[in-house]
Formats: sequence, C-alpha cells, structure tokens
Amino acid sequence: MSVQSTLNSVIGPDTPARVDGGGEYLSRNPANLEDVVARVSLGGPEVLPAATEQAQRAQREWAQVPAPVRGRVIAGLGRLVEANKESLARLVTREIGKPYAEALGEVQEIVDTCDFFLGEGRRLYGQTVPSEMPDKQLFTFRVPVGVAVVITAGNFPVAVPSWYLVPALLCGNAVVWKPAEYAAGAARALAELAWRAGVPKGVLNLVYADGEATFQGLETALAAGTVNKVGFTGSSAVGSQVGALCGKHLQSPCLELGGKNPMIVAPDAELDLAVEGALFSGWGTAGQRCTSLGNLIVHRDVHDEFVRRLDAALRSATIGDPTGDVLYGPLLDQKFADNFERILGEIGDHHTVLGSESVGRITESAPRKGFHGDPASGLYYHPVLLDGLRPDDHIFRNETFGPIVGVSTYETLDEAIELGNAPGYGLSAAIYTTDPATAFRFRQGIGAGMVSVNNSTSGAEAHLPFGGNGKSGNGSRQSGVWVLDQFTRWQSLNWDFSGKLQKAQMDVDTV
Ligand code: UN1
Repeated sequence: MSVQSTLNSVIGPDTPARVDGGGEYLSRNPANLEDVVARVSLGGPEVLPAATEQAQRAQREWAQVPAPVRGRVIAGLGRLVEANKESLARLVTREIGKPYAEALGEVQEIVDTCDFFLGEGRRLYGQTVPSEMPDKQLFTFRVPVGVAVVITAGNFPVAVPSWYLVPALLCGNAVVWKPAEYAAGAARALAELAWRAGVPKGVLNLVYADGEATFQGLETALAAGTVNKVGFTGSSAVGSQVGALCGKHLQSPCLELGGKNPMIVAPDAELDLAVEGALFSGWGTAGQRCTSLGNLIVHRDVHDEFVRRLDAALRSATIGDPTGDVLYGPLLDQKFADNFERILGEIGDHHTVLGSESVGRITESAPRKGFHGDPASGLYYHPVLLDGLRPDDHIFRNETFGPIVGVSTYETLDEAIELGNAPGYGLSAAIYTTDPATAFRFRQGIGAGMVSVNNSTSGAEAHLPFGGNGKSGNGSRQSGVWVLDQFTRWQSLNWDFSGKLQKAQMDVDTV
C-alpha cells in the first residue's frame, strides 16, 4: 500500500471543512484553509502517561533485539521513505504549505538520517579501560535510556522528528511521539512507514493532544517514572517550561528551541552571493525555520549597495502556491499568522520598510506582483525587509518566525559579533567574507552552536551536531554520533579476576 492510500484510509481525501467539538482537530491546507488534510481526535491528559506505560512494557523486548538487527529495521525505514518520497513530500506541502522542492529535501533528510544510523547498529561501541590494579578489567557499555517522549513542532513535520525517532529506536528505546496538531497527517504517515518497516506498535506510539493536555500528561508520566528522556523541539518559552518540569524530576531533556540567527556581511563579501544566502535563509520557508536568518548585520561600507540588491531580489521573488516553484508559500497555520501580525505591529517609525509593495497579508486589495495563489483564503504574507533596525527593537531581540528580516550596521568585527550575540539565542550564525581570518575570528566569538561561512544559516546536514546554546537550547545536540548521548547512558563494568579484594586508591603500588 502506498503512503497516499494509507493516508486516504486514515484521513479521507475531501472531508468537508468543519470543526466538531469533543477534542477533534482538523488540520487544514494553509494555502486555502478549506482542504482538510487530517482529522484527529485529541486525547486528554491521561493519553500520554498511558502510552508511556505501554511503551515501557514494549521497550524491554525491543532492547533485547540485537542492535545490528534494529539497524536493519532502520535501513528498511529509510528504503520505505525513499520509495514514497514524492507522496510524503506532497503531503508535507499540502499540510503545512512548504514549497514542494523543500518538502522533497525534508524527506531526503529522513533518508540521510536512516543511512547514518543503520550502520550505528553495528557500532554502538563501548570501551575497554585500563584499571589501576592488576588482574582487573574495566569496560563501558551504552545502554538505552528506556522510554523517550518526543514532542515536535510542525515546521519540519517529518525530518526533525526523525532526528529523535531514528536514533532513539536504534539505541533500543521505545518512543511516545506527540507531533504538532497542525502537522498530524504527515506525522501519521511517517509513523505508518516506521511500523511497516518493522518497528513494533508499542515501541513507537503516536499520540495527539493539545499543549495543556500534553503538559499535564508529561507531568504525570514523569512523576510515575514511566518516561526517561524528553525530546522537545519548539519555542524557547515552552522549552523553558518543559525544562523546568524535567528538572523537577531530575531529568535533563533534549531541547531544540528558537533562534535569532545573525548573518554578518563583511566589507569584502561577495555581495551577490550574500544576497542569495540572505534571501534563502531569511525568507525561504517563509522564515519559519528555527535556523532562519533573523538579523542581517551589514558593514557600513557595503550597507547601501547590499540593501539595494537584496530589496530588488525580494521584489522579484516568486511567492505563492507551494506546489509550484516559489521562494515561499503560506504560513504554517492560523496561529502562526496571528503571531506574525503581532510582529508586524512592532514596526516603528524609525524603520524603512522594503521588500514588497505592502505589509501584511497578500489580498486582492494588497496584491503582490507575480503572486499566484488564493489571496482570499491562503495564509500568504508580503515579505518584509526592515532597514534601520536598532539593538533595543523588539524585532531585533526576538524570534519572529515569519518572512521578515531586519538590517543593522557595524564597523568593527567585534561590534558585529556583539550584535550577533545580543539577543541571547545561540543556534545558528553565518558570515559572508572572503577573508579566512575574519571567518575564523567570527567562529571563535559567536555564541552559536552552528556557524556557516559563505552559506545559509539554515540547511543542516544529517551527520553534523545540530543544536544551540542560550535561549536556543540546553546545549544538547542532535544528529550524527553526538545524539547517541541523548538516547543511551553509559554503564561501567568493573571486573576483578585476581581472586582477592583489591581496593581502588588503597591497593595501588606507587613506583
Ligand atoms: C527547525 O527549523 O526546527 O537546518 C530545524 C535546517 C533544517 C532543520 C531546521 N534542516 O534548516
């Protein structure tokens, strides 16, 4: 059965647009708000703890499956995702409005993640460690943490969840996954593929609940001891609440939060390359990546020319129907559109607004040249390039999660680094320069977990550590081998075959 037919049986292709009471949620296509993509019933606060209990039972058996065999299941998932790449990408585009080319890239990211971790099933190395004493051997083993609760956002509805699911399952854990409601259909499709690849149903559990029920349920499960690791991707505000809750139960979650990612344009930058990078980083995906460009920090000497070229590039960019070749489509969902409207309200008299003919929603009375889509009902917004941003502006200091980027200027590299670090996030940062020393100094001074030179702030690769510092997270890292420390714990083994009691620190001969 193809993903599309699985989805049709789960979802129904043309469900009429209506919202029923009783905890039912309809996820809608943001390009028209009429097409209902998924219909799910949201559980109450009891759903998450119940799923963690079931997961706890299933995990014991899953942990007995040899890691190389679990690796083969992950390999099977990668193959299934690849075979269904187009239908999964079409679903992502339909459900959250991500341009189809980007949706294909997102699905490829799952395949890359599976490719990486299938081999890890044959590694998951421990160590042999020399002892202080003779006839004694020390070892270390990676052991699964147990049950992981994974709570994900919907802007990357399948790739980012796979960064948790794939390594967690490979390491022998069970997972309870709570995706964003507005991306419920894509989540269901990925879970279906994982089950078909051989992940037992109790080992990967999918639950739907709103924020309040999730939070209450998580508290119950943490108190009951049925959850051993929490992975959360979302806003810094909610991440801080999740972190506090986990801390109360002596747990350290994996938190991947927001960003206010700076891009520095140095006086020696190749300006056209920098314009291209800024356009993709800032307005691609409608600015709705945690790694999206937030603040452009441009050297005084090139400011006017850079802004002129970027403004021209933005005005000729194609925005509209995400099934076509566009820079960006609609915003993810109504609540993101409402938030973006609030951000637009922060534009002040001291700002110069560039990038489009109007500010706000693209409508028939506020049209945009070259736009193709449904202006009456789609969540489409004009791009905004805000010149004259000041470090004390709300827009300078806070994540906007929409198609808006501000420009400030600098004179010395130290000043640029200080401006880049000022908002207190630390996810991703980029610099455009042709001078290696400038690039290196920037890397040393900037507080971001991920740094790019002459490239976008977004577009992480599946085998590099992904994660941030400050308001962007708690220092945890996903992807590559680094994520193994999130989903395993080190166990040591101290084995004495001397036939007598040897005491560490006390029976060591000093020479
Ligand atoms: C996110 O927005 O939550 O590096 C993650 C990137 C993507 C992942 C973004 N591959 O932009």
